[in-house]
Amino acid sequence: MKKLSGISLSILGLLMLSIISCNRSDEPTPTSGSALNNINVPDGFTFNTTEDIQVQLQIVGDGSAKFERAKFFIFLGDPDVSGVQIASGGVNDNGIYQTIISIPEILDSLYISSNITGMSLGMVAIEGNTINHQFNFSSKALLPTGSRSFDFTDIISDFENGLDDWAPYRDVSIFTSSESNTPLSAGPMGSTDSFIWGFDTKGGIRSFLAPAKFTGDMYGQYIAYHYYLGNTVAARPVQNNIADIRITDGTNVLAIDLSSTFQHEVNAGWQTIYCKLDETETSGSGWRIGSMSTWTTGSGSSTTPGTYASTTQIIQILQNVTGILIAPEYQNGYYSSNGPEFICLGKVGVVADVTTFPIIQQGQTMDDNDEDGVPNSTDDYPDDANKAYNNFSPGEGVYATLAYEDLWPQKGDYDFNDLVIDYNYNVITNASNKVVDVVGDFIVKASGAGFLNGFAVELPVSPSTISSITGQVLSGSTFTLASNGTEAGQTNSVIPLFDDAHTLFNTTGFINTVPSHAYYNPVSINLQISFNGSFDISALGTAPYNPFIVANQLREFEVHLAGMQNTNLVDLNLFGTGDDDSNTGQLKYYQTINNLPWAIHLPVNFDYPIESNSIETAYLKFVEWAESGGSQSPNWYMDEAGYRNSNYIYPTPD
Ligand SMILES: [Ca+2]
Ligand SMILES: [Ca+2]
Ligand SMILES: [Ca+2]
Ligand SMILES: [Ca+2]
Repeated sequence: MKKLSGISLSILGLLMLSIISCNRSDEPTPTSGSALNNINVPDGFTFNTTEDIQVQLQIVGDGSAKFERAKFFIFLGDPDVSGVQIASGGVNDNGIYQTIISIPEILDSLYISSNITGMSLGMVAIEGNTINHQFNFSSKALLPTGSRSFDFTDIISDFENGLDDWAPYRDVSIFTSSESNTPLSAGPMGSTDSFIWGFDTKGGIRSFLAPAKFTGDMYGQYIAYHYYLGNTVAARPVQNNIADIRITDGTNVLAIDLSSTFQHEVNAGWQTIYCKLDETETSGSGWRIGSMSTWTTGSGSSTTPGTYASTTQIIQILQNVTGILIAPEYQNGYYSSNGPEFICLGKVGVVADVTTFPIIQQGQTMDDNDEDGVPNSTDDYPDDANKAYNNFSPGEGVYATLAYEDLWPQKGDYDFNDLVIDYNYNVITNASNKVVDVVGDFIVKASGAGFLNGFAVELPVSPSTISSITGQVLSGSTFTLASNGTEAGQTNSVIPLFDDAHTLFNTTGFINTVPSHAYYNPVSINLQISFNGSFDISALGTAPYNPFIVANQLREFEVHLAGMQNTNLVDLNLFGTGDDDSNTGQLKYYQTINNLPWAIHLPVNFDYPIESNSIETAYLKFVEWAESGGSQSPNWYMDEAGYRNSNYIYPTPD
């Protein structure tokens, strides 16, 4: 209680500071600084801007498929349109990849791709709080003869992850489709053509399917025709012995398919290289598939049908090719009967200098330096057997923000800048998708506070699971650490990051919240948490986990996000005092009687208000969002027209 009165004095002091600050002639004055006190926030609304999504992707093969290398990637949006990666991992023995991710509530779909061509979905709608998809290759192989109906969602392909070292060759500008997202009933040969064409959800990826019945005598053993690029769906005559140069990511094979008797295994992930012949060899402009019968390939032309070309032979053949167009392909045929095949011309690449193109010999085993079972090409840590995959929050290379009011249990001025800290977490998983390390990349942007505030995060796992922590910046005695770097006396792992934001900047007073004051470069802190053994990612939950500030170095004063619980070391007597209306029975934590929070979490790099300007003066849709319980203007924090009054937002220097 002594400390309560002490803090009350401090509050008074800070309020006076705020008033003085407000009256500075060179700063804007809030138009309605206390407007938040009167808003009606529905009970149960905790100002969440993110939601957890359960993801399960399963590959169902027919027993002979080779999916050991299958790795899934989840992006917040189309990676071609700046979507960043959020999660990745490999499939287990049952072909299942499972994870849990936290994403902005405003998203209704995610981009899912795989290194296995043919198992990429593109943009996928979120159903409720789940994304659940089965890639049923088994049923495709058993496609009944004559059937034209087909679920096209599985054959949308994404080449970029399917081929080692391919990225430099990628050229998405080659092909742009304006076709509608509707499979056509007939292929390029017209109504007698029973190839089926498909378009992806963006209309930009084109695939086709050769039903089994058309791969018999009439068309030879293999896809008999393709079409020219450039949005012209031009048929070319049926030809046998089409030459495909193929690379598979299933077993790292590159082979030339020269033969009508080439026997495909059931295998996803074949890639086709379309060779550009010199212009006299093309009937029309653009790229076409090369037919070996018309090539002049020097000494490489005598490759025997039905055999694999050696690297030397491939190079010889390629020497007379002026360029290569690469497109992804998915082959799903039986040994003997030839199943459907899909070729995706939406994401293609060009190799201008074929001599530099990586060639992997048939039969060569995949490179796996650290022998963790994850090949180098999909191993984010190819030289560390303990680590395999990255899982970023809020996404690779981007940051989310935590913004605090520090006067709890008293209300503050709602400028949400008393501590402003950005985070990017990377949960590193091993070959079994189990958590082994967590890396927290923090950027302390502002400390618009008189208080000396510390910051910590609670993870929902026992402290004994943590082996070591590095990167903490602790100068005082606010936190008492156990030998592994977690806070002593806690049931869950509490990881103090720093105990005084001001010390980080080596200064006092408002830091980066008053435009007329000197600007301090944000302070980066890199936290590394290593665990004993490994555990399921679901046990860790999702970022931001349970972050909180310790106000003014008084350990018993914790300020959490609304709805998040205190740790063992809070003074429980503080709940229900001042403006706090926490009610553990109703699981109400850190909210006022009209449900206002002391902290907010934004899934973006948040542009926070100027000192003492209540958030709704800067963010004009904030009140609407809060009063609607999150349903109206859920993107209130974005920089949309009419959403902001930049006069009240701290102008961070470039
Ligand atoms: Ca490896
Ligand atoms: Ca590894
Ligand atoms: Ca404040
Ligand atoms: Ca402030």
